[in-house]
Amino acid sequence: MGNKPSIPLAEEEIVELQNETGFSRSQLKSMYSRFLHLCGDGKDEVIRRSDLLRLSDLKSNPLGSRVVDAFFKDACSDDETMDFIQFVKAAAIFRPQSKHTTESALNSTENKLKFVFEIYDLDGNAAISHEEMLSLLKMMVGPEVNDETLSQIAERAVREGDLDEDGYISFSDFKKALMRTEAENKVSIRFLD
Ligand SMILES: [Ca+2]
Ligand SMILES: [Ca+2]
Repeated sequence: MGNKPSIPLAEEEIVELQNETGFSRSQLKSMYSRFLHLCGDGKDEVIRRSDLLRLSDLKSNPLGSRVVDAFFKDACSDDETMDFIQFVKAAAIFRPQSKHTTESALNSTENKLKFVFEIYDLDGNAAISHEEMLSLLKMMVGPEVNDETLSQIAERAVREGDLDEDGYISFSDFKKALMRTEAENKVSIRFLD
């Protein structure tokens, strides 16, 4: 059991973090314990890519390393380490939304979609190409399905998502395509009722 370690931040910083992320104080405390656990034995309290890649959930996920890349990309602009504040802000993207969620909130639909887009955009040039879609499919299905079939699936996926028909899925294409899907799902549910 034992007491949870207290967060090594000034009171104002904690309040600011609560306001910015929407996490409660007790959630932040739990996250700090989790953070320390992830930090491993390093003397400095930071998480590295390799610390997250060791997590079993991510290890068994074929896109695990892409998820970690996107998580780091959102949290830190240049370096390879994440401190507690950056960790909490990155985690805030995954908070469920409520009807009070604003467009500027960290867990806005825009930020959630951006996170998924970054997983797909392997070279980070803000566009998903046919080659990237193919590499992703290969990561997901493994070698059982032949390349030609995968290439056709990739081509169709890019064509369907590429709303402005320039050959790539930009973030704006991606957003519109996913929102359209979501709207379709809502209509289908209503229809089933
Ligand atoms: Ca790209
Ligand atoms: Ca496009």
